[in-house]
Amino acid sequence: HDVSTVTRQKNCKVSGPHVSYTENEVQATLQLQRTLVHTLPDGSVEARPEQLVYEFCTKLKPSKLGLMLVGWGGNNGSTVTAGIVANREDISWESCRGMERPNLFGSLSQHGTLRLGITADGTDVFVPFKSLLPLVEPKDIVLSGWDISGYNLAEAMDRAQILEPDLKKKLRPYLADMKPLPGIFDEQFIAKNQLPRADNVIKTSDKAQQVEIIRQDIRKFKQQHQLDFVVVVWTANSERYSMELAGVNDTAENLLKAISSSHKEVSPSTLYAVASILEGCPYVNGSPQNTFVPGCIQLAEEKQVFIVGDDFKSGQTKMKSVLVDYLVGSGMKVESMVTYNHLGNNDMFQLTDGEMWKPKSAAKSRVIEDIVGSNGTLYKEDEMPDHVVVVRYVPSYGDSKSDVSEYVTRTFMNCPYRMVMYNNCLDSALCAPLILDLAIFTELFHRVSYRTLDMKDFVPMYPVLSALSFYMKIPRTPLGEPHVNALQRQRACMENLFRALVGLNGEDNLFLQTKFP
Ligand code: NAI
Ligand code: DG6
Repeated sequence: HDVSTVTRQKNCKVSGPHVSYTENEVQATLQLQRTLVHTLPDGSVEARPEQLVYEFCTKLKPSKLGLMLVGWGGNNGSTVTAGIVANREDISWESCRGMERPNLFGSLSQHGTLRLGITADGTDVFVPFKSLLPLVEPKDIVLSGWDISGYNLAEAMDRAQILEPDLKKKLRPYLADMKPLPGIFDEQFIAKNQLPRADNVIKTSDKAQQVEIIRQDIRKFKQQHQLDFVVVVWTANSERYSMELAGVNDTAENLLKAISSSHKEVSPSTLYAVASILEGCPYVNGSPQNTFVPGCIQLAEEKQVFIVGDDFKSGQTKMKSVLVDYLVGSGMKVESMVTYNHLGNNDMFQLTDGEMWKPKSAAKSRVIEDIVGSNGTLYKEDEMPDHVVVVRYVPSYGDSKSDVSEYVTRTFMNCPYRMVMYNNCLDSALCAPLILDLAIFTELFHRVSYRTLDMKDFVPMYPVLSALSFYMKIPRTPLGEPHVNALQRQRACMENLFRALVGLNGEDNLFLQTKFP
């Protein structure tokens, strides 16, 4: 019985009555079932399947994509840039292990596969995501961005102390000409320990002018490189929370007014987001602060521009969203999780400031809520495991992040099941492929439109782009959609969305024909 997989298909086309391809687009009609649940007067629940019909239309030609990073000269910014350039130029380098070749491991868009189906003789067939729908090639992405530090990208790469010396030497000629644009700086929103770095800042403190300068930067970048589409990703330091105030940032109109009067509670990140949205460019918030105040979300909805948030889910939190899912999903009761991170990069240095740490602490702590909430046989309402999140700044560790965690779980007859885990990886090596994917998948979803039976015209997807929750610690979802943190559910969403766009039902792993021959 052959169970080998086929994973290298370059192109994969779906046939059948529900899908049609033209030179420019693929159209698919999909009948989906959702299960609607009602609570009956006696307290029992009733589940009723409901049929939904969607038509999807996806343009097949990827845009010429520009990626602008806020915090371009940081560890993430310089590492993702170095990775893209090294792959584009096919730069090999010598390390203590011998000659190494560039790759983009860790990226779902480049190395992720999904199960397409089964051959007649019972072989599972897996194909890369990018064989189902064409994606922008990383080598074709044009990079730019802002940073409050004026280091060019070669200097920034050196400062990050991440890549091997031989690779840095070979990359230097490409990166030295890349110079971040001056950034919006407001010392109310960043730790004091970052002040010495801020030598490349927009000169005016007038917030409306700051937005205008960022808008001009985006327009110039688009024009200079003849780009069809630009995605902006915040990978600058975590800010403190901004206060959410009625009349200031509660509606789009009030937020724009607050910007005109340079209200002190409008953060730099919200200014970048507003500028991006006004330029029609999606904005991804890779940090935990509340950039997307209600007024900013409303602006994105009004302008029909994607926003994705919040805070990249890259290491320890990702692991938690797998491990707790496994334990609770197997009917075991996680009693406590005590988790430590220590690292010594600049972002961790900035997080030593209590106000900056608050949003990060909240983001790292919330990741298991939906998983625990899914099992009322183990947990009472509002009961949660003890969950301790500690991070420490240890300068000599640099970007190398160590994660030491202890999980205590109760299994059969209350027997304790104790797990101690140690992970170590460069923080930026975990994050760089996420940034790449976020840009590439956001571009894809921009090419998608849909309609349901009661709609005349095709319209774009909803601006709060929850389809990319896989990448986020606290996923932003449209009103009425639950927050899903469990990593496998998030990945299943990506897979099934890809399948839906080409007219294939969601993966069910049933193998009915062999179980019920
Ligand atoms: P970093 O400190 O090396 O880089 C951040 C850069 O942003 C710095 O170069 C800084 O000068 C710049 N910056 C700060 N405020 C700015 C502003 N207002 N405008 C323009 N530039 C500004 O930090 P790193 O390690 O690259 O992380 C970046 C962000 O990604 C942090 O907020 C971090 O919390 C977040 N993150 C990182 C993860 C990872 O695995 N590396 C995972 C989750 C989130
Ligand atoms: C503090 O832990 C440093 C941060 O930059 C984290 O590395 C980042 O938020 C990733 O967090 P996690 O929990 O996914 O490892």
